[in-house]
Amino acid sequence: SALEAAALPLFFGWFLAHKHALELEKRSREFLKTLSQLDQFKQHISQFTSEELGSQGEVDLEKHFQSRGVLHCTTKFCDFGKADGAKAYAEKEVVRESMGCVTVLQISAFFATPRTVGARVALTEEQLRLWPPDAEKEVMPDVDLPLGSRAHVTLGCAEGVEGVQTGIDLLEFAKLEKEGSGDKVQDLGDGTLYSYGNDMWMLRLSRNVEAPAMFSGFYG
Ligand code: 2AM
Repeated sequence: SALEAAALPLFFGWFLAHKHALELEKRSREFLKTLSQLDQFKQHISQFTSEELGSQGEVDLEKHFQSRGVLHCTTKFCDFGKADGAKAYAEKEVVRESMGCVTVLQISAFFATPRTVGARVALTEEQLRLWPPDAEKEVMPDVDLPLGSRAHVTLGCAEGVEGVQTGIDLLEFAKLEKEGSGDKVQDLGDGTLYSYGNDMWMLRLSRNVEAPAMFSGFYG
């Protein structure tokens, strides 16, 4: 019915508490700043952006990426009911029961590609109950990746790039990890920086950033 359709949100997900969203944005800015000052990054900067460089050969990555609204980790994109499986997801008991519940998201890494910057979320068993079983297969049908491999918080997208890209980029990292590629670049104090072919960078944190977040629907 029209009423049912209207009740389906744009997406379901966990929404970060304001204070923790600010903290994560700060950590993300620090990550981008460190990355932009790194020699190895600067050497391959043309693979990342064609923007004008500063006197030290650096680029302002903060300007390269634009933020996209309130920080969250999408579980199910529903497109107001138009997306596959939207209704079935919304009707799941665990989804109904979890509405308004607060949980702590474990942020285990930051990553950046020419398209997106994001935070990887390591979902707990409990949180995985809200994760759509086909989320990874939908993007990478031929790769066997653990459930939740796509879980992330989008921190910014380059001009003209759509939000959905961040999760796709993260799955590309996961695929490369599975294949055993990725080079350790250096320790950065709060974690270790890895490069995956010069235009994909990931900082694996030595300690997770913990971000309390509330499960809810977003209606736009
Ligand atoms: P994001 O989760 O990477 O930020 C509204 O567009 C939200 O739904 C955004 O948060 C966006 O990406 C996410 N989104 C958009 N299209 C999507 C899709 N096809 N699959 C999964 N998530 C999507």
